[in-house]
Amino acid sequence: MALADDLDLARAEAEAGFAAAADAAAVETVRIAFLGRQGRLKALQDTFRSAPPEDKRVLGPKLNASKAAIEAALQAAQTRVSAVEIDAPIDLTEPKPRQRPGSLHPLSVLAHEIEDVFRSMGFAVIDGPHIELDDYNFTRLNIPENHPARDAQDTFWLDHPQHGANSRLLRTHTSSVQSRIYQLAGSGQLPKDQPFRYVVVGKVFRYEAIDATHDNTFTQVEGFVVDREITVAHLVGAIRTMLGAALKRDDVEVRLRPAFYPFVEPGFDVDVRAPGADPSVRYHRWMELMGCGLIHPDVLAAGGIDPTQWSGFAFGMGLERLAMIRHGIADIRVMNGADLRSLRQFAAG
Ligand code: FA5
Repeated sequence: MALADDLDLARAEAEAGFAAAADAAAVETVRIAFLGRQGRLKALQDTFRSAPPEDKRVLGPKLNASKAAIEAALQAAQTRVSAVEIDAPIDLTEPKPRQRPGSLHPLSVLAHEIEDVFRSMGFAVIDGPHIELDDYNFTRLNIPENHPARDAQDTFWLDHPQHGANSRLLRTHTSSVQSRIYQLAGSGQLPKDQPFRYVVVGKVFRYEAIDATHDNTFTQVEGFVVDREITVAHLVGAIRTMLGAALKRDDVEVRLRPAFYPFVEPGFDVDVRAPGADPSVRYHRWMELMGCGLIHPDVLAAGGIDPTQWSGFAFGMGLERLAMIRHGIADIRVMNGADLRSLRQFAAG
């Protein structure tokens, strides 16, 4: 029976081949030659299939035994070469891969510092939902449907705006949290007849053309105080204290100029500028940092707060822009980009 001899020969050659293989690649070459889909064993199995039945009775067990022996030789060879690889000499002088400690994002560092400044002035730190109702984001802030001020904050809608005050959207500013707090205060869900001070640090979203100072997702810091006889002097004092603590440089100029926001009266913008004449660096010219003003009486009234008894101030600041001028970052996209090489330069804590 020629097949019996061929099986013996294949087994002997395979065992010799595996025994001689010096590394994993050589073992693999022998495996493919004998056990692969087009290998020697496959060809012998095909021959077996066409053998007469009386031969098959003898050849069957021989075929199985040969296959088992070749597989055992493969296994032994694999174990041997992997042990060789582990036994390879260890270079004790090779430097260890460097471990980098994690660090806080520059925006988180700033946010924590600003929260601490406001806590020290008696503010509570809160946030509200990112998915907001039109009512809180616009209508209660004196921005009714079809008001042109809506155009200044292009919005990601989750419902069609035709649902009116109940349409859901991604909040365009943290002023939506003002609406919610005034409603809670006006409906007696906050301590009655008490002044309050809140600061919000949170993400906001706008359908925005992106450039060096505009992103579609950014962070606002909103501060608001409701008390008796609040004036612009209180507002300016709070902003001065915040910027004094957060800017960490004393060459930044700050200016207040009149501006229109439907939910404050009077309203202002605060601009900042740092020395330098590089036209690609936006804050070498005046750059808007925040809007602010005295809370419009209609906004307090919309929440059920009596504007003849209570007054307040509010501001909303772009945290990325503050980080830009603090750290000297020319482009806002660095902040929400994932390039760790940039972010590590400003890491702290
Ligand atoms: C507002 O969002 C008002 N809610 C601010 C406010 C609050 C006014 C309370 C009065 C009282 P404005 O759209 O200007 O206003 O945005 C405020 C700040 O957010 C800007 O000064 C700027 O620093 C930042 N900002 C606005 N749009 C972007 C943007 N696309 N990318 C990055 N920062 C932005």
